[in-house]
Formats: sequence, C-alpha cells, structure tokens
Amino acid sequence: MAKTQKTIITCAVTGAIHTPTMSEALPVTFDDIATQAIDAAEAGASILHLHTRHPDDGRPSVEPEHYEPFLGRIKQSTDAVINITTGGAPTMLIKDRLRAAEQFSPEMCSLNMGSLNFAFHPLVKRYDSFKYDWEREYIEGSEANIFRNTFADIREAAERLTPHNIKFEHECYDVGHLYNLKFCMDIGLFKAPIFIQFVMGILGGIGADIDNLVFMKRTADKLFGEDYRWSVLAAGAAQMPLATTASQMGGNVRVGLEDSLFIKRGELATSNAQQVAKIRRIVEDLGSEVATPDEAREILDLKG
Ligand code: KMH
Ligand code: ZN
Repeated sequence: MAKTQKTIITCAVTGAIHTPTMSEALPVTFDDIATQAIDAAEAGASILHLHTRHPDDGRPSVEPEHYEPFLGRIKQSTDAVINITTGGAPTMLIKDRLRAAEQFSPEMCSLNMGSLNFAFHPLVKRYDSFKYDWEREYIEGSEANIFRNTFADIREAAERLTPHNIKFEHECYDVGHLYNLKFCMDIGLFKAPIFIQFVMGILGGIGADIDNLVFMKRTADKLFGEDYRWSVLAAGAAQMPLATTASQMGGNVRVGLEDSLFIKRGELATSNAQQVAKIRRIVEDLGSEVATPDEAREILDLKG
C-alpha cells in the first residue's frame, strides 16, 4: 500500500477502561471531556474518538443524553472529525452501544471486529487501589471480562449505521479480527476503502511489539490490498513507541488517555493534549507531516 501522505492523529479522550482514581488528568465530567477534546484538537489531533461518562461518578455511559453536553461545544470550537465509540464498555450490549452513533450520525465511529477476553494490564495491576464497586465488578463480573462482538453484533452495527454513511474505525485486536473483517466485507457488510485500527497490547488480544505490528500490517496487506488505511493504538507503555513505529511504516496513530495514562515511563500525562503534542513532535521531527481535519476527511473518504 502506498505511504499515507500525511499522518492522521486520533485522540481517544477518555474511554471506558481507566477510572477516576487512576489519574487526576482523566476527563470524566462533561466539561473536562469538552475542554480536553478541544485542546487535543488544537494540539494536532484531527480525529477525536469519544466516549462519555455518567455525571454521578464518572462510570462509563453510552447514553446519548450524556454526549449532548459536550458534542455541540466540541463541534463549535474545533473542525476535528468526531468519532463516537460503539464499543462503549465491555459490560454493555451492542443494542445500547449503537444508540449514540445512530442519534448523532458522526463522520466516524469505532466498530470492534471480534469478541475477546478483555483486560487491561495496568488495570489489573492497580486492582487493589480501586475505590468504586463498579470498578471491582469490571474485573470480577463473570461476563464483564468478555467483550462481546459476535458476527451478529457486527451485522447489527453495519445495518443500523450504514444508512448514516458513517466511516468505521474497524478495531482489530488480533490477527483473527482482520479475517473477521474480510469475511464481513465478503458478505457485503462493509465496502472499501476501510479504515483499520490495529489495537495492540490489550490482554486478550495481540501483544504490543514491532514483530506483531508488522504481522498485522502484512496480513492486512494480504487481505485488503490497496483498499485500506490503517492506524495503531497501543495500550499503556507501548503507546508512544508503537505509534512512532506506525508513523514510520506509513500508518496513522492514535493516542489519548483512553489508551494510556502516561506521557513516559513512570510519569502520568497531564492531559490528552500533552500526548498529542508529543506524538506530533515525534512525527514531524522524523520528517512526516500531520494531517489537518480536512486532509483526514479526504484521506479516509469521510462524508464531511
Ligand atoms: N479502548 C480501546 C482499547 C471502542 O471504543 O470501540 C478500544 C476502543 C473500543 O476504543
Ligand atoms: Zn474507545
């Protein structure tokens, strides 16, 4: 595949995995999500991958009414591409996870391409420091560790969201998910050109190292030829190293506090924008250019 002209930076602002007790920088209020998303866009993120949180205690939410308070503000203040999660949290069902994307019809949304035993290494390590019951349940609940994305779930997402012409960020946590995606294309659920997010370093998915990234990329080349764009997100400590490698391989990058709370080993990030600024500096120092939101729209063939 030809080298992507410019590197698209996605910022995943809050997610559903990290908890308020883990870092004060994690945005969990509507106001903080808006402010940090806007700052991340100003720092160079052309795509904002957004989850929302419950106003009571910051637990993950997929309620459309919990997006409303910040979506309009972000759209008014930035030109960034809005990407709404359909992953929600691993405890949630697809029928609910799709509601916000269906209601707000953003330019992009995530779509998880297979089921897995989902766990997050730093989350497991910090288990004893959790304060909230829902955090404990997240680890111990018998179903909570299974992130369910069956073919029927994927088909439901395709059927409900395709009429909105939303570009999917196809999240592939392992090589098998690339084959799931190929199968879904073969049966007509998705059309090229597609956008794949290689998700690396989630316990339950492929490990975050360069060999595995090359293997994911080679497999995608084999399955999709020229008809795809790709990006890498790596969880925790691997975030910046693999984003750097991906940008040098012609891929795009995703950073943000959803995927790592750190700015470097042992040092918590102070904001999403700090991570965006860091990867932007690296990408530019290494000789590539960062895509503007409109360039991202063109590269990914978004509805605009
Ligand atoms: N938290 C990431 C590892 C989604 O929102 O659809 C995966 C993710 C899922 O971004
Ligand atoms: Zn997400």
